[in-house]
Formats: sequence, structure tokens, C-alpha cells
Amino acid sequence: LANSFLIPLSSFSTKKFSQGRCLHPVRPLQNAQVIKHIQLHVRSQLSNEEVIRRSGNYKPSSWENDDLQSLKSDFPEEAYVERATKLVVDVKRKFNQAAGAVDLLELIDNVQRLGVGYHFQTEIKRALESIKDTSVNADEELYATALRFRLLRQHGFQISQDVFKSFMDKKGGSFNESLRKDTKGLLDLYEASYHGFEGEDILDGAQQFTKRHLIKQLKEKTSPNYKNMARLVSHALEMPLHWRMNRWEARWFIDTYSMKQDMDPLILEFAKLDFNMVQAIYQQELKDASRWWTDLGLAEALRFSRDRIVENYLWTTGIIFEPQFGYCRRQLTKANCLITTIDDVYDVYGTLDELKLFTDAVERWDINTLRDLPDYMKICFMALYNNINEMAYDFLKKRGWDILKYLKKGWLDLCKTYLVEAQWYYNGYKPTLEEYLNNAWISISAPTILVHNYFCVENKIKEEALEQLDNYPSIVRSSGALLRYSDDLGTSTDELKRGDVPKSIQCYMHETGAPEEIAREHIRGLRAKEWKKMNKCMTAPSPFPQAFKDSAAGLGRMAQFMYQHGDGHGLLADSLTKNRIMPLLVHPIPLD
Ligand code: LA6
Ligand code: MN
Ligand code: MN
Ligand code: MN
Repeated sequence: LANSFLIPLSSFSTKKFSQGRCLHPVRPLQNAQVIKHIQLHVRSQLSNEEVIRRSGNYKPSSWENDDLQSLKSDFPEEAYVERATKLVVDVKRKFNQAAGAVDLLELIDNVQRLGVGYHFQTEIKRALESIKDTSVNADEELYATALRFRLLRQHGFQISQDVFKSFMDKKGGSFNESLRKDTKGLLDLYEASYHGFEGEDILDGAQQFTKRHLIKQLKEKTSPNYKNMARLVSHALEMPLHWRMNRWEARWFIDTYSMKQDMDPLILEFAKLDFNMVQAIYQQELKDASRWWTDLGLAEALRFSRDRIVENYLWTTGIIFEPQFGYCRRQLTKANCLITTIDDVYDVYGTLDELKLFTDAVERWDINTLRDLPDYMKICFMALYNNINEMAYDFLKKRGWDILKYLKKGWLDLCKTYLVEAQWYYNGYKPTLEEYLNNAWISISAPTILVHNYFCVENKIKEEALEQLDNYPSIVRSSGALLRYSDDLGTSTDELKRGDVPKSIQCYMHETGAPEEIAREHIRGLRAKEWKKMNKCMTAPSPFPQAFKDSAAGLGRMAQFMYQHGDGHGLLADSLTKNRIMPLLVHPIPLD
């Protein structure tokens, strides 16, 4: 259905919609740095008037398609597959051999942090079932209580924050100061505290208490076994485990675990092998994605937009990492690329009149609207139209369901919120933070991504889920808010420089007169609150499958990963590649 609609790109080749004034057939700028925040004067195809167009100041991709096609991994090899198959059985056996509840909890925690928990879901569920009702006796260590609490919450079991009451002073209701030397206990209580719901004040107190003492210990080097713990403590303080991207944490923890005195060599070997085997799958997926993106030719045609196939693929491994979800990552990569390009059309290149036409075209979803669009939008609209129709076609073919109206709605809602922001921008309007956020959890694209995600991960489509999806359930809203806060923290400085609506930080500054650092702190606080809502959604009954819930949270985690040190998606292409993409997608972990 879809491919037959594609116009050969050559018909566009004389019209490149470029960052530079000249419409070159080849990439005009090697180093976009030299045109920092330039404004371009271009004649509008609609009105024949000179219009000023902004520039995103984005560098070209750090990757050529040829580089990506030459990626090669040894890990699909038969010998490795055989060894891994044997190791799974060995590790499963360890669940039966564990010498008690704490041993079992540690085993679960280790396999999860090593990134291989997904192989042992049945064993983990069974183990947690067996210890969920064991009462906490008075002399149980803080460490074990916190670990048990965290793992039970992670797996959706009911457990009350009251389990920590026995570690608190009877009178003041705060944590007992005698715990301050128990680094291991503090660390696990710290991690557990991030699994709280709104209003769970014991956990809030736990977080403040543990942060204060852990920071102090790190500064003063006072922990009893400082050397072993410092690596773990500083990693945890940088970002709690609950907010970390799965693959990145796995890679870090494999290194950390290998230095541990009492580590289990078989589990370590399996974790390394599995990481590398999953990476080999990712490489194949990335090659396919890059071929699709190169053939599509959107980046080539729309030079002002971000050309980010590797980053757009990487996002999908943070949303859903397990190897069996390759189909989902494939579809989400396409969605991400289209989102990134269309976002640049609205935020960087388009005039308000053009953007209204584009939004209208998405609403009508009619190929005949093409003739009303300026040329650069024709290729963009058709890329969207073809690819989304093709996804719907694929679903109809394989599963007999017509999902096009749901996908279309996901895109229309997104474009409508893009248009609202464009109108604000062109009218010089400064929304309140609340007004901004009501629009911005959609304009960050999480709802659109998650609608596509639902159809890719669910085997049995449920009416109730479709109804909820239609006006976005709280789990989707929270995912959107998490993504929006992190994106604004990472990208808004540059957005404002080039010309864009005030983002959450600037809305708050404008509304309250607060300086930027305070406003950022406020947004980080809102993000932490949003995680509490997300935690509730993750454990509440819902018509959505676990993989969907995990994806919604995964998107929030991925945003924290991508924007941790600035605009990882748009501007930090080289350092992101060097520091993060290589260890995750290119270099396997050495086996010794
Ligand atoms: C971020 O860019 C961007 F393009 C996104 C759509 C965020 C998430 C991306 C995925 C998963 P920008 P804006 C594809 O910071 O304009 O320009 O919403 O987004 O702030
Ligand atoms: Mn943008
Ligand atoms: Mn935008
Ligand atoms: Mn942004």
C-alpha cells in the first residue's frame, strides 16, 4: 500500500530546503557551528513575501549510512548462543539454592541490575511471592527491609511504607540517627525511597535522611568500608536506580559487579554474554533502520531538520529493551524520526500560515491536500502519510484490525499542540506554567509514541484500553510530563536563543520572578513528583500489558538519560556518540 505512494526523491533533487541560502544538492555546511543562530531570509512559496526563517543550528549526523552498515558483531555465533543457553539453566538453579530470604533478594537484585532479570521473570515472581508476607522482625537489618520493599514495589506487590517505622524514633517520627553509619542500609533505603507514591511521607523523610548522610560520608570519606562503597554511593546520588536507563545501568553494573569480592562468576559471565548478544540484535535493527531512513531521504530534502537516525533508534532501546520487541523498536524508530523532523518544521522552519496548512492536512489525512502545501511540506507530509498508512496496513494484514484512526489521532493531537506553541511564539504570548504544561505533555510526543507502542506490544487488543488511550490515561500523561521536564531542562536554553516559546523553566521564571537556577530546581521537583504518580500507575490495575507500562516508564528514564548533560538528541551528537552510543550499540563487553 504505502511504498507505491512514494514519489522518487529525484523529483525533489533541485529543491533542497536548506539551512544555508544556497540550495545545494550536497550538504552545504560541514560545520553548522559557524552559522550560530543565523536568521535566513527566504521567499515564501505561499505569499511570495520575504520571510525570516530560524535555524536549529544542528550539526549533520555523526554517522553515515555506510558506517552503520559496516557494523559487525561476533555474538550471533553458535558457540556463544549455546553457552548462554546453558548458563540460563545454571542461573535458574540458583533461585532454588538460595540460602534464605536475603540471599534470594540479593540474587534478584543482582540479576536485574546486570540487565538479565528478563530471563528469570517466573523465578523472580515466585521468589517474591514466597517472601511477600514474611513479617519484618524487629532486628531485621535496614538493608534487607529496604531491598525487600523496593523489589516488591518494582513487581507490583502491595507493601506499605510502614515497614520502615521500626527504624524511626518513637517520638519525633524521624529516622534513628544511629543508622547514619550503616552505609549499606542507607543506600538501599535511598533507592527504596524513589518507589514512593504521593503522600507517603515516611519515604520522603527517608530520602532526605539518606541523602544527607550519604553526601556527608562521601565528602568526609567516613564510611567504614569507604573504598568499596564510594563507587556505588556516588553513582546512586548522581541518579537513583529507579530513574536509570536499563542498558546503561546494566553496562555500568557489570563492571561494578566484576570488582565485587563475593561476586558469582557464572552470573557475571552470563550477564556479559547476554549484553553482547542483545547488542548484536540492536546492531542489526539499527542497520535496517538506517537503510529505511536513507531511502526515505527526508534529512537530505529538509536540510534544516535534525538528521538523527542513531539517536532516534537509541530512544527505542530505552523505551523497550528486551530482544523480543524488535518489531516495536522498528516502528517506534520510524515514528521518532518523523516526530523529530516535523517538530523542526513547526519549531524552526515553517511560517504560521504554512503550519496551519500542515495541521489541516494531517487532520484531513487526504493525499489531495498535497497540492496546497509548499514543496518542502509535500515531502514531509507524504513521508508521514505513507509510513503511518503502512504501519496500519501491516497491522491489518497480520492481525485483521484497522488501527489507522488511532494512529492518525496520535499525530493530529501532536500537530495541534505544535501549532498552539507556534501561535504563542508568533504572537509573543507568554503562557503561565500551568497553561504551558497542559499543552506540553502532548507536544513532547509521548502520547503519540505510546499509541504506536500499544499496538506493537499487545497481543490481545482490548476495547477498554482503546477507550482509555483515546483521551490518554494517567500513565501516558505522566510519561509525557516526565519527558517534557527532562527535555526542557536539557534543551530550552538553546531553543530560546534561536527563538521559541518559553518552556517550563522560563514560564516559571516569568510567573514568579525566580532566577533560572531556582526555576530549574522547581522543574526537577515537579519531575520527582511526577515519578510518584508514575509509580502509582505502574502498580494500579489497568487494561494495559506490562510491556506497555514498562515502555511508559522507560520513556521517562530515557529522557533523563538523553538530556542528563544537555541536548543529547539535537546538539551533543559527537559527545553522545563517543560516550554513550559506542558502549551501548557498538563496542561489546570484553569477555575474559
Ligand atoms: C526533542 O526535540 C524531540 F524532537 C522530541 C520529539 C523529544 C523526544 C524525541 C523522540 C523520542 P525538542 P520540543 C523522538 O527539544 O520542541 O526540539 O518539544 O522538542 O521542545
Ligand atoms: Mn523542537
Ligand atoms: Mn516542538
Ligand atoms: Mn525541547
